[in-house]
Amino acid sequence: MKKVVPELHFLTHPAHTLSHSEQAARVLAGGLTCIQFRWKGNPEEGREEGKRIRELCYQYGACFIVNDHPGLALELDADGLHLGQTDMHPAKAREILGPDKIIGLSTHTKNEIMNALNAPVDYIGLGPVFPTRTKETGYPVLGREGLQSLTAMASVPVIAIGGINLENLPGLLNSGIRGLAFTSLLLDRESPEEAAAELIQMWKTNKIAEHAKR
Ligand code: TZP
Ligand code: MG
Repeated sequence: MKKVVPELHFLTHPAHTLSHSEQAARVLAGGLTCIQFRWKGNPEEGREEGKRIRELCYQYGACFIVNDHPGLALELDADGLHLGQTDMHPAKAREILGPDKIIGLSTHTKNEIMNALNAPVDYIGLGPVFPTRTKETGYPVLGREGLQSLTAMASVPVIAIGGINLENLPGLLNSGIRGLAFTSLLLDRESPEEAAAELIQMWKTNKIAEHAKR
């Protein structure tokens, strides 16, 4: 089965006034088609919220990715799993989830990318591209140039992450990335629906412009 890695990923925020499923509902209503459930508590406690998001993603025909927890991904029949450098090794997760699920891995350096290319991953997250308040990554920001040079080394799709907003996004196009991942761009606005719609519009417009230049 051909696995398609979505282009625009929304990552739920574990500490927000809206619950994970409320956040998902708002950005799905705005047209986004990929939700990553970033549950940072124990997986049993995340099950009910996970089920709600699973259901919403079915309704909208959106991709549902679970962060950190392979067991929860399996139980909720997620489309994919996203792992960090300190989570379970992707090879082990692949054994649990089988060949058809999308597996993504967060990377931040050349070395991590090289290791990822030897692992059974379908995409890598790469960042932080810009300063972000959402997560203390412990890694320096890559900037546009760092993103481009590291992306050139990757033979799997790259999803750029960290501090990306509507102002700096156009500068990241043409850097070789497949897509982008966001939290605050959508949650910092009063209307996540509007933010999602604007983001999609900008992404599509720029992609069409890039294509026209070829
Ligand atoms: N890792 C680096 S930034 C981030 C993760 C999981 C969350 C998204 O960041 P932002 O800046 O809110 O889009
Ligand atoms: Mg993790």
